[in-house]
Amino acid sequence: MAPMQPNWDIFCRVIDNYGDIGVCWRLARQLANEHGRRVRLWVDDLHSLQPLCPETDVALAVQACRGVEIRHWVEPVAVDRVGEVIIEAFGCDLPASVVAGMARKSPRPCWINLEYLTAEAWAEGCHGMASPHPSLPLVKYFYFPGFSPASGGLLRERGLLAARDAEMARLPRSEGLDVSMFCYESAPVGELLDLLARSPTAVRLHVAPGQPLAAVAARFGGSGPWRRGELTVIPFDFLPQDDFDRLLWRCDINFVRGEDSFVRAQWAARPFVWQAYRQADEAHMAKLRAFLAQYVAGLGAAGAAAAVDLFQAWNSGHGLGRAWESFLAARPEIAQHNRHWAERLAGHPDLAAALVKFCAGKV
Ligand code: TRH
Repeated sequence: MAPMQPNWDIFCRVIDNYGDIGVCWRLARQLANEHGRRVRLWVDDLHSLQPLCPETDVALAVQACRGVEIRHWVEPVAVDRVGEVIIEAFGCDLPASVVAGMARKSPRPCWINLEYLTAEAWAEGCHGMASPHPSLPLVKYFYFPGFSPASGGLLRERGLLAARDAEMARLPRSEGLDVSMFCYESAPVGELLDLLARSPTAVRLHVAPGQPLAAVAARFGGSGPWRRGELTVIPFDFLPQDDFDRLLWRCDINFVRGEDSFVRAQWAARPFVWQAYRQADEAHMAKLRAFLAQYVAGLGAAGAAAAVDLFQAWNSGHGLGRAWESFLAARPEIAQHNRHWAERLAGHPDLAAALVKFCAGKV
């Protein structure tokens, strides 16, 4: 049977980095592959998608990949089809021609503004809120991802945790620590490197390209790989999105950032440290505190303090040395807690399934 609302259009404007397209690409694939939707992903910068999905041909205006039709979003957009669901990712401002096409379509499409992830309480209050268009007969709904059942959920593919567990069961035992690092340039990377070099056991630090690798090069000079004391720094090339997930599954501790890698580290259920995307007026610190308040709730006092201190130190640049020591001491407790945390989150509907249901309710 054909699904309700078979045609979906997702519009993504890349602001910077990989988070906007990272979220949209995952969502598009999941809607197509798990929910049988015909999905068109409109992206204004194919060069940002290509590292996540190496099959992408940046020269093509239209191409099919992993069950998704990818369209290079170049204005003006000629409207040949208006989907039953239109997703405006992160308030990216739909093309005027598309909005006009939506107003002409009957029944009207379901218009979703997919928002950024935050654990702040106000987001739950705004989740699902309707915003009527000032002049056209259209309503836009705000859709907030989040960590509680009152939110729009988190992206989680079917079978993800089973695939993770199968991969983890195959991992050979290794001595020392594998740590991955994906962070912004403002993180106190140099200080972390010094701490890791003085570690009592071997540490293999897997460093993402771009800002993380530049921060390491700024400390050590040259282009790596580097060895300092017990530390070996292993730069890696940008990985296709699913391979990046696997790297997080393999590492003992993951430093992640932004939005999408932050969520993937939680599905990896390994100890992790999050650097929030910097916002004006330190708004990201409120985001950080809101997440920590929910996340550490099930941890004992020492584990909770260790996680809070390290997240704060990594984001503020202050107090990393002591926080790192406490985090390492609490690592077994945090590892166990993160398994429970991931299981708890996986008990809620995933974002794609919840969104399909939400949109069906707006017909
Ligand atoms: O790249 P990010 O910092 O992205 C963003 C954007 O800056 C965005 O504008 C901002 O609003 C948002 O953060 C909060 O971090 P993020 O969200 O983790 O996205 C990175 C994506 O890249 C994610 O999908 C994982 C993927 N990735 C790979 O697929 N392979 C890799 O090797 C690496 C390092 C990342």
